[in-house]
Amino acid sequence: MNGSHSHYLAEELYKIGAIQFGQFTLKSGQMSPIYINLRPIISCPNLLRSIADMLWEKARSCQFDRVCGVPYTALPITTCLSLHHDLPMLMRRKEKKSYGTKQKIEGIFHEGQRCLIIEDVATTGGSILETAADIVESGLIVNDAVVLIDREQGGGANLKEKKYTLHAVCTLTDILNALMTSATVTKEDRKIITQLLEQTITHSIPPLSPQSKSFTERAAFCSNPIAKKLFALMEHKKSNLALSADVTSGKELLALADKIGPELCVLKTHIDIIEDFNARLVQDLQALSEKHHFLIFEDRKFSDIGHTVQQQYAKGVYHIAEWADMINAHALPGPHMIQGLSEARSSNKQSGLLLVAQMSSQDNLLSTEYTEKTVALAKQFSDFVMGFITQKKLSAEPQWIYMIPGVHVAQEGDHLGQHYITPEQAILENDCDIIIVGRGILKAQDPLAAAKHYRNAGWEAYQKKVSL
Ligand code: 5BU
Repeated sequence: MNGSHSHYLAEELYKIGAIQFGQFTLKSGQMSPIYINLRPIISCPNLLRSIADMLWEKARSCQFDRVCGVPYTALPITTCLSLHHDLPMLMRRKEKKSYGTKQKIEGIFHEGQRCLIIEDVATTGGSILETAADIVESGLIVNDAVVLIDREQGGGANLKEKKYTLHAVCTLTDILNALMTSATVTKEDRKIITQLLEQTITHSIPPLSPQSKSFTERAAFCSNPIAKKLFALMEHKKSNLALSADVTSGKELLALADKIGPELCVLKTHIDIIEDFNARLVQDLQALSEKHHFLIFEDRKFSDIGHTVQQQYAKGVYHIAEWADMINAHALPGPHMIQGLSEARSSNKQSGLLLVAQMSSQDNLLSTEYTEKTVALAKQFSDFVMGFITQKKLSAEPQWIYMIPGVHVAQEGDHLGQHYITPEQAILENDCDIIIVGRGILKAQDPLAAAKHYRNAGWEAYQKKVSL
């Protein structure tokens, strides 16, 4: 949907209390942190008119002869649509009529005419299906339903089973994402929204296959040679631990790589925080990567136009393309940036790209839609993109490698918004492959012992997953 629509809608609905956050008991007796009731819109003519316009944008491409709102909230909305666009309306009686004609659908219509259904909020689609059943029983044809907010709880799929198409102006995720950027939302509500968004992402991810494939099996699906190499290396070395070697001296970096290297599948650098960088440093680091069998991942997070990232990758002081096995980039600038990086690869060196699909920092701006688009983008460059920096597994396709930062066994976060989970949560619950650990190891009293601990925890979780 149009982003300005979701912002306007989210803001207005929140303002009038049509969307509320807290603890609510639903009709079913279940507790819910969100309550959506669009009835107050009938007292806000401007908003009602705008909502009808948004629905019309979706409805106009459907073929129909009549419109019918699902009782009750959609009735005034449908009336508004009908008046604005000269659409003959029908009305479904919710209560059975025990006298007169006993007809369920009121209004003038003929058998075989097509009726479009309008609804305010779709959850499982149950109310739409009930309305559709009465309309069809009265001799009309139903092909489409248009809804303002799709709560993404199976409505679309349930309608599809009956061969109806659900068109949604926006999803609940759109609304929640829009509310996250709204200044009117209270701090408490923002917390609840963050949690809800995290759950939504989990729901949109394909469920774990009954038995997860092993790294060796998945290597066969990779087009990128570094992805294949990494899968093989992990299985051989029995490590899915990446060290985030966030130190500022070259000497310290090399000492760490030598000491912790035997525990790692990947050593991640932020080369631009090194204060005494010189070309020799990366040569020595490469030698250690060969000695201890780990790959070097430069966490550069490219994010610019294709022409600029080419130079940032291959030129400057660091000549990253010459020594990094893996790099990463934000998907934000789109396909031409990936094209640019791909073209700037060194002819002497194989390399792979990871796209940042989700972040561990609290209140980050990466929406579910952004994450999904990032996955779609990766598919366009499957010979170069090897996977994602993410918080959760994102696709059922076995070739992608999921690396998860924000892992710590003892802390929940830092004062700058870093949010931590444990290795078990990262690998088993969130179904990622490689844990990226920085301060959990670097700040430990005995970094080597800590690295061994994370390595065991990560590997045991992986083994448990593939044997499930
Ligand atoms: P920590 O010390 O374990 O918190 O370090 C985490 C590292 O991972 C650090 O180098 C970050 O730049 C990096 N990181 C992250 O923490 N969260 C993210 O979402 C991304 C990268 Br993307």
